[in-house]
Amino acid sequence: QPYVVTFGESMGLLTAPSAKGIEYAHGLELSFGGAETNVAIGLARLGIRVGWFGRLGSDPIGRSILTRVRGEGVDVSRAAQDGERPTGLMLREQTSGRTSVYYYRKLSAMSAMQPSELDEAYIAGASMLHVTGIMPALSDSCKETVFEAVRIARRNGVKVCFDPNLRLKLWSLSDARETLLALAQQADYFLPGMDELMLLYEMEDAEQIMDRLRQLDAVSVVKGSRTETLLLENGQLQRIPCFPVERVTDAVGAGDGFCAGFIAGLLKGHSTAEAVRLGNLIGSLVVQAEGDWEGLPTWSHAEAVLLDKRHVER
Ligand code: KDG
Repeated sequence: QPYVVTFGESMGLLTAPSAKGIEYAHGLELSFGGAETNVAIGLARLGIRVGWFGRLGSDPIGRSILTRVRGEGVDVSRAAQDGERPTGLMLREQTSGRTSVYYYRKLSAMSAMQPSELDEAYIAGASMLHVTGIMPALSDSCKETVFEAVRIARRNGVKVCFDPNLRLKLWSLSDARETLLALAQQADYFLPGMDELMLLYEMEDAEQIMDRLRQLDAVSVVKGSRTETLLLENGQLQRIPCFPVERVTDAVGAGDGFCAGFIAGLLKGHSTAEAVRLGNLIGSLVVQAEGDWEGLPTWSHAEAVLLDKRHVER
């Protein structure tokens, strides 16, 4: 039985290998991505028992995702494969320093998920349920499913961790605002970024935003990208410095890496501030590698960096 359960859409990810972009590329590189599978892989690598579920198509991309996520040591026993709908796809390019994403996921297998497919005992057996704000953006039934999963967690004493992961390519800001703030109200840990908070609260001023966060029951962690992460717990604000990064290779997946590190820290019995520090570390390692999840470190790698041990392999 996993300690952490998470669910959401994982998709085939096709990336243009050069700055020529998709339009002029001769071939695209195939991997996969999805915020929740990224977090699950991160947790598994850090030695935390974790389960991920979602719906995939009965197609080669779906089979490859399932095999690879399982190969990372994530429990996929509750994942489903749909015979009719396909696995979603996501195309990504980096041109002139800008990353653009194109989704092909409107009628994906995942978007058809229903609340009745949730396995209550599976969620109830975990210590933590991790959900993101991508799930409710996929379809009405996915939105109902995520709210139902949170209800199941709460009535069974399972902590809820929530990353809003605002994706304005999937829904309007006004729809997102209402739903994501409602989920934040029900979370034990709320892990947004400052840019997301500015949009969700329609505010620019960080002090005012912190006042809004103080009204939530959750421990709020405002993920930092360069300088510091803000931790707001019982009304007390702490500023936890980020780890220095010499060169950002690929920033996508950093937030998911942060979530994995933070949750792993909590489950390993660290203080909330120490868990944030581990989250910061994992985020800083992810941005130094290509891919959304490929750069997620193992526990021994993370520990060596925390203890400042030099790694030389020759
Ligand atoms: O956080 C990284 C994710 O955004 C990426 O892996 C894909 O889940 C994804 C999405 O919906 O954009």
